[in-house]
Amino acid sequence: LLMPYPDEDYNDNRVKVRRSIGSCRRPYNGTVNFQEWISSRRAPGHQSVDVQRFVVSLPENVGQEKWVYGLWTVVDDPVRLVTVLEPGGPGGCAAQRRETVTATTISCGGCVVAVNAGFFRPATGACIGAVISNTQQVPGTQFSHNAAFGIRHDGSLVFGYVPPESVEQHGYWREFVAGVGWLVRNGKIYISESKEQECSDTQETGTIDRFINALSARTVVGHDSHGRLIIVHIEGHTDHRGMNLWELADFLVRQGVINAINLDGGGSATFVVNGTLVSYPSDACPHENMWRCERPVSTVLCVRAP
Ligand code: NDG
Repeated sequence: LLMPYPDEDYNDNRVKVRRSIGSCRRPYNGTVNFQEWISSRRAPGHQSVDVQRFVVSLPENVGQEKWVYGLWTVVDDPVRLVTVLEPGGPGGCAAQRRETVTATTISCGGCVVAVNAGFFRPATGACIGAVISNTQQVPGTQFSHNAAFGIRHDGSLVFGYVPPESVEQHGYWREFVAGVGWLVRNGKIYISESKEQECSDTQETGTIDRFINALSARTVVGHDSHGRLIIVHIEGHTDHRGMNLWELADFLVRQGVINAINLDGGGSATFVVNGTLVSYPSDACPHENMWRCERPVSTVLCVRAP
C-alpha cells in the first residue's frame, strides 16, 4: 500500500564532492546560440491565461503503454504577465532561501499560475544561474552555462545560451532564469546538441545522461508560433513515473512548441493556481509515505492576473 520511494531525487553524496560552479564555465565561442521570438500582445482586458489538463499514452515497448499526465498553460501577452520571483520574495537568492511555490506566490502578492523555475544547491539553498526579476539583476546570483529563458525589454522572448555579457547588460532584460537542457530549438528536438553545451553540475540527479534519460516530473517553459508563452508541468517521480527529456521534447514538438527549455523538475516540480497547489509532488511528507508535500524550492515563474 505504501510506497517507500526515496523522497529526494538528487544524490546527497554528490553534493559533498561537487565542484564549484566556477569550474563549470565554458568559454563563449562567439556564435549566436539562442533564439528570439516576438511576444504576443493583447490589449488589457483581452489577455488570457489558459490552463488545460492532458493525459497521454507513450509507447515504450511493443504491447506496453505508459500514461503520463500534466498541465499545459498558454499565456497571451507574456511580456506584461510573466515575472520571475525570488524564493520567499526579494532578497531570497542573496539569503539562499528555499520556499514553497505556494508561500512565495502568497508573499509576492499573487499569481494566477505559478511553477518552480531555477535549479538550486540543495545543500546550501543557493540559486543557480543568473536571475533577473522585474528588470532588476537579482543580488547573489551568478551566470551559469545552461539553457535559459528571458524576456527582453524590447518585448521578445529569448531561449537558449545567452552570452554572459548580454545577461549582465544593464536595462536589457526584464526577466531571466536558467534551466538545464534546451529541449526544442526552432521546432526541432535539440537535446544532443544541448547536452554538449550544458554545465552538468547545475543539476544533482547524476550524470547529464542520467538526468536526460530518467523518467521524472518536469517543468518546461517555451513558446508557440503566436509568441504565446507555454508552461508545461509533467507529473512524475524520478525513475518511476513521468517523462525523460527525449519523450518530453518529442511531445512538445508535436504540440507545436517552437523553442523550449527544461527548468528544475523531480521533487521540485510544482504547479500552483491562485495560491493553491494543484499538482502531485513526488516528495513524501515527513514520516507520511502516502501524502505528498511541496518541496521548498528556489525561484518561481509567476503569471500575473490579466
Ligand atoms: C530536482 C532536480 C535535481 C536538482 C534539484 C535541485 C530533476 C529531475 O531539484 O536535478 O539538483 O535543483 O530535475 N531533479 O531534484
